[in-house]
Amino acid sequence: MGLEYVRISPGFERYMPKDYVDLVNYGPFGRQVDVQQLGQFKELVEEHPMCAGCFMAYFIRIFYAALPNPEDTIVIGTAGCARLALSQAAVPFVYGNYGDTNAVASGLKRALTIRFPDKVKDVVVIAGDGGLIDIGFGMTMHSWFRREKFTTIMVDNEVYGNTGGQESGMSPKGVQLKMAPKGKQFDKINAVELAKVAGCVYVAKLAPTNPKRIARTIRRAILAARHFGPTFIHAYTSCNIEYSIPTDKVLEDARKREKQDFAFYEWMTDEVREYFEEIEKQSQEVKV
Ligand SMILES: Cc1ncc(C[n+]2csc(CCOP(=O)(O)OP(=O)(O)O)c2C)c(N)n1
Ligand code: SF4
Repeated sequence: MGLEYVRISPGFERYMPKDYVDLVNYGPFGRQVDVQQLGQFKELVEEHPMCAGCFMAYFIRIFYAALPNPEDTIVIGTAGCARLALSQAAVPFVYGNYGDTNAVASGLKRALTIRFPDKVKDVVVIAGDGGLIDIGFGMTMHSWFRREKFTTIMVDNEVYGNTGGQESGMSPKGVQLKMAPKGKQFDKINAVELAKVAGCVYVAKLAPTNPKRIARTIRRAILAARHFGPTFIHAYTSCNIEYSIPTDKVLEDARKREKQDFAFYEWMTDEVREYFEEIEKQSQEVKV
């Protein structure tokens, strides 16, 4: 944690990978970067094979810049589009079997707590709507019922994007997709309310229109999970391919959805609220 922890011992700089050296000297290792300065510092993820203009990829870029403690964070992902970028980042990544992410994260977080009792290790799951709310539903719920202390971020593109366009429980009612030509027959699942009922201590919903607010939400979710219990972010991250959104219209689409059903929403327990009030008074740790 902190610069001392990641600083390279004198004389070793020339033997370390260039990317690591740059992350210490010009990136987020050991310091908090400002997401509004994206492109002006060395980033944790720089290249990935996600589709050009994909808003999920943009959200993931902000996610890495927002991490409060990237040197001690482990990201869990699974099959689905997000892992294409998550697996390219300079943060340890565990590929959970599809549907199992939250069980893997539960075990990992517990093991890290035993193995490193004096250190903070943040565990974050990032997976699609199919992975978390359809096929992984049971694992997701049970990690919340059991009050496991890690953050779950659902990158909701309202479709199974990586396998070519099957409908998910998060697809809006009535929508027609390549592999769901009859149209979705039931409503989009209310993941936010499920998270609250199941025991999450911090829950947020957003469309990626405001990088500063996304970063603040991610930090808050991670800090609340560190101290209190499970946290959940439901992020709308459109799929240009399956929803035929032209690349130059993704922001416009996100703004439209923000007005419709993805208005920024944040909920937390009283205990978590008091904690944020206290630390925000003392420092800028969760403010951007
Ligand atoms: C156990 C298992 N079942 C099914 C699959 C096939 N599979 C891979 S990705 C995927 C859908 C991904 O959809 P989602 O989780 O919504 O993520 P997206 O690709 O849309 O980001 C499926 C069904 C798999 N890899 N493993
Ligand atoms: S298929 Fe959709 S969600 Fe997946 S990388 Fe392409 S645009 Fe993004």
